[in-house]
Amino acid sequence: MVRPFESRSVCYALLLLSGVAGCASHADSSDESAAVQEASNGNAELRALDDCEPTSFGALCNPAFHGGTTLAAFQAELAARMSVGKWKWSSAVNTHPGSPVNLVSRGGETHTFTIVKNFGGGRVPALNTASGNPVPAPECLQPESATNITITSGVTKTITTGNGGTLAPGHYKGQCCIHPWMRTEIDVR
Ligand SMILES: [Cu+2]
Repeated sequence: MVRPFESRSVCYALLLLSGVAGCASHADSSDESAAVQEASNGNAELRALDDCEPTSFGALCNPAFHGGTTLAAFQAELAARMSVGKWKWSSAVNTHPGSPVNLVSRGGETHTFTIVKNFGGGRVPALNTASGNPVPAPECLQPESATNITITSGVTKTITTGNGGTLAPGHYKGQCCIHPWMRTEIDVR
């Protein structure tokens, strides 16, 4: 479920950072596959991390989040390094077929976890350009699905694995389609 505030945040992210109009399709992509379930405890965990400072990030950042990186500092680091170190996934994840992976937001911004064939850019042209990923990964341009999952601040979502699950045994690349340098991998075997 995407609450109105979160939908607006994504729109503001797109508008503020890229000037892209027409957020409606993204904001409306609230349908979740039955395979994306509410969290349960004890699963392998993949954490989306950021450090947004709510006052300077405004609607992009959960006002209750205690991040310390101002929007100006974020933009300066991005310009200097083509990435921002505190915007990252916790680690790669190994799991066994049948054992789910929890996607856990530990940040204040909205992220996506999107399975891609090849890492690439995302949905925000300005961030694609600034991070040196001018060509979007095609999976990032698709609607919300079991393998293209929006993760708003504070939420946990679960990816199932194994027979009948979202991820069959194999090796997967996952990235954030808002911050394209946020990349990780999941191994199911
Ligand atoms: Cu992100």
